[in-house]
Amino acid sequence: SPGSEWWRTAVIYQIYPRSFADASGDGIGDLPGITSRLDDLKSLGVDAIWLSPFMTSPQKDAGYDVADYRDVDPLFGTLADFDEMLNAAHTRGIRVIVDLVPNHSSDQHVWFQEALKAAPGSRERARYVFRDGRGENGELPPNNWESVFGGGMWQRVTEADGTPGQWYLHIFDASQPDFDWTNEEVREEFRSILRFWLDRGVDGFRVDVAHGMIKEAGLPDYAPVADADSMGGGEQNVPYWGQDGVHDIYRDWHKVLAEYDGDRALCGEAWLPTLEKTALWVRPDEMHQTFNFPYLMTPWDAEALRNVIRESLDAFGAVGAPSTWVLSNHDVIRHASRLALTADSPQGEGIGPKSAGKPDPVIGLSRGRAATTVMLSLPGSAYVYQGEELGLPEAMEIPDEFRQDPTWFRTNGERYGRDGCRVPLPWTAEGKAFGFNDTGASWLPQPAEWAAFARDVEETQPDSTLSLYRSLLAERRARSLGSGSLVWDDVDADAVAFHRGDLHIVANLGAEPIELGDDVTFVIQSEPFAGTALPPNTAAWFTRA
Ligand code: TEU
Repeated sequence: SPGSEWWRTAVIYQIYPRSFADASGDGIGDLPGITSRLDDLKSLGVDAIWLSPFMTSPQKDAGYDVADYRDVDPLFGTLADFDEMLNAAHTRGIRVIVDLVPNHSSDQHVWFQEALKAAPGSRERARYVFRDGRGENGELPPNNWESVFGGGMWQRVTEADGTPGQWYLHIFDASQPDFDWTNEEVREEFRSILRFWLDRGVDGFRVDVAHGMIKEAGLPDYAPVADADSMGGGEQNVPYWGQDGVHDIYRDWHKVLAEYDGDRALCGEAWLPTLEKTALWVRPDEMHQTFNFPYLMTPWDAEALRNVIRESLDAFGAVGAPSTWVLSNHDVIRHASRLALTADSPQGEGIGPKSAGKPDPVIGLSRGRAATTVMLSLPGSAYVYQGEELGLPEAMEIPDEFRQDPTWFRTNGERYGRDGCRVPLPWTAEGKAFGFNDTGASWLPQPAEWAAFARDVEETQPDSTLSLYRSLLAERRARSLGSGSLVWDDVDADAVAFHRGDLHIVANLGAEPIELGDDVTFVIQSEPFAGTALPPNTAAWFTRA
């Protein structure tokens, strides 16, 4: 049945469970913590929540290394806690999407443990990507691919592991061996895992590394071809990203979801070089949504932002899918910091204490609020990452001994990794660990200045970032901004300007104020200003008399 297609317009709030709310007090957030805070999400006004992984895991990559896809890690609670959270969310009219990690498992998964012990060529090894090495004694890795987290993409099996000699492939950490998705047994297992969670009542899945599941046949060496037109100057024709074979898998899963009701959805995490490629993920019989990373990667530049919005609406529209919009997640620098980075600072990953080009926090927060004011006016579905509704900046001074991102370890501290966007949330200015729990434990230290960002403080301030998000979400809902189209307005070279019915949206990405005219009535300002000239780094929704 067709269902309501709620995902076409939904605002989906990403929960990073280990940093959201900690009911047990062990310093790591958990499912009962989420249940206890659902009313806060209801009052914020989101339609759905997406939970980063909470399945059984040794936590080498914060749960993106799953050892058992059908259970909850004791750190986060139990399956009963999950069911309770799901029911409590549904009771409040909030849908629940869970993270599925199908590209790789943990090395502690029973299949991988069996594979290590089994012989080359065995059924057990065929579930992963084992190959003989190159060189006289196979002492060199099978090809030249490099892990996303740094270092090589192959790990050799040792005597201590099992049957030594062969190498296995891992796009990410060595503790995250890649499945072989050309193997029907792997496909059947994941159909069954999908049904396990669908039967419990989840509304859909965010599919991790959806672009990496199929590798180019023969696993050829990678010879990079730079493509200036693509996202972040990225590369095309990478032999492990965006291979055509992934589409069969999505079509297969689309059918599994359709066995239920029309309201279950798949959202692909696909880092692809262009919007045209990205849109192929959401053809009518494939995924329902995919993240719009070109949008996330867009710098603070009016022309670039106008272009990416236009191209997104065109590319997704051409396949009949909603565009999605996202500014922050658990892998990138929080946008209240990222948007104030200078050209010479690192754009993709965590900002370390030694990094050059540290962002100005005041400018960053203004731009972050303005960027959100634009994002939440756009047609389609938007993602909000926990903490951005408080205007949290990236945590920049995490002491080395606390860092946990495998990137940090695999590059010997050369890349700081993603811990700076994963720090536990401040709920109360006064409480221990800012109310994250009542013991004061916290798996990453919270910056002292976060007291000013605590939810209970922002609750009482009409001009806080939290109040802005609430207003934006309420108006978005009242005006049905999730559906429909937009009409561009020519206001200023440094402006992003369009209208949706009688509602005008303008953002000022330049250095000078932009006069809007004396007939404006403001509906929302990204931060308070007097008069009718839009200051630099702000945005507004308004009507005209
Ligand atoms: O991320 C996939 C991915 O490609 C990212 O690693 C991205 O390239 C990088 O973070 C940009 O800085 C997903 C998850 O979101 C991430 O948390 C996991 O570590 C990764 O998969 C492995 O499961």
